[in-house]
Amino acid sequence: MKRLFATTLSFFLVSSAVAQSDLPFDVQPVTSFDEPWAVAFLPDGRMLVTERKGNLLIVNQAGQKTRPIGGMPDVDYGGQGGLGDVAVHPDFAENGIVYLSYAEGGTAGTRGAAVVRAVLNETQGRGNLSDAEVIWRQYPKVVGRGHFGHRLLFDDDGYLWISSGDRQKFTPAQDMQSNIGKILRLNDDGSIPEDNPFVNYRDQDPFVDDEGVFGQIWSLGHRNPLGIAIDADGQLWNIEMGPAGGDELNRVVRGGNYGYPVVSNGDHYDGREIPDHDTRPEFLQPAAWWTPVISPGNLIAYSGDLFSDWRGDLFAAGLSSQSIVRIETNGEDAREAERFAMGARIRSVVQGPAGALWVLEDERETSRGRLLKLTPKD
Ligand SMILES: [Ca+2]
Repeated sequence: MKRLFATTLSFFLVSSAVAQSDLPFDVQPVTSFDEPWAVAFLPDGRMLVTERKGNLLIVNQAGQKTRPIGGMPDVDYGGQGGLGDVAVHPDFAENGIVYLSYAEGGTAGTRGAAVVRAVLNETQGRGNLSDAEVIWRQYPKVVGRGHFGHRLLFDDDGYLWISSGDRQKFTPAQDMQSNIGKILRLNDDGSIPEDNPFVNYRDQDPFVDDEGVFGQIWSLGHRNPLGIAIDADGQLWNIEMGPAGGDELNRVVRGGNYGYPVVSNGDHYDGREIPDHDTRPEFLQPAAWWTPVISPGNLIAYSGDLFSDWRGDLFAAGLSSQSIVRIETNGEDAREAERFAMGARIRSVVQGPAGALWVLEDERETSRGRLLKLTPKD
């Protein structure tokens, strides 16, 4: 038995080595970071990179980094929490505004994701944030250090999208008094767009509490949505970590309910079953799902010219699957088309200004937190 296991293990090691050399792109290591989480391009072609312990750095495409940017918020580092995503305002070239998501400590050991909006200033190579304002918070704050979600995305109309994880509390994902386990749509200053689907929710339920977070909600019933992306047709997609099994890619529609924790194609980690999606047709089904899981880190819709065959496809970073997953869609359904074995936990994949794919490894165990640039093989 032991011998069989050893043989099987070496088979996998060999096959993954073969897969690496078979990758259809060149992988160029650029630099590395301390527990990196997110990368976003500035209009000048440099990148903002977040490190989970709380640092934000600017790095150029040659891998030269600035010193950590000053004026950062206090982040609550630990578990899955810390500094999270970074997004650049659509009018950054004029206003210099950036957005950061992070885990924020509350009273009595509670925590919640927050989003700060601030102006990025650079003088003599030194970066600093000013005019910082927290424009969004998870409500309520709860104990625990998991499932913050907190990916950020701007759409072409200038709305800010936030994916808000369920904080491992399950039922709040269906609770309209809470903004956790939801996908949210806000104006760039954090205010609620008048045409959001649930702005008048109090008419349906007069007992909903007057914090009024229901107005932020675009869709509900999400577990830990770690990737949100908008495709060339303007369709929003989200990818989320499932429980034991059942990672989901959802085609996100206005007011949609994706059923967590009532349904999932996975089951609870303690062995309790969760009814599968097909048992409850009132909830929207995932467009694609994975068991065994891929453990998605983020999601993009590729629109570049460099990998022209892949234009219009979605790409997911894979953590436990140590991969990048290419997903084809027809606008309604989706399927995994290809999986690239990267030999490290992949936290994030983004598209650069010239269409290259830029990839952040996670930093854990043998994964080294590197920034990689992927370009087509000649
Ligand atoms: Ca199930």
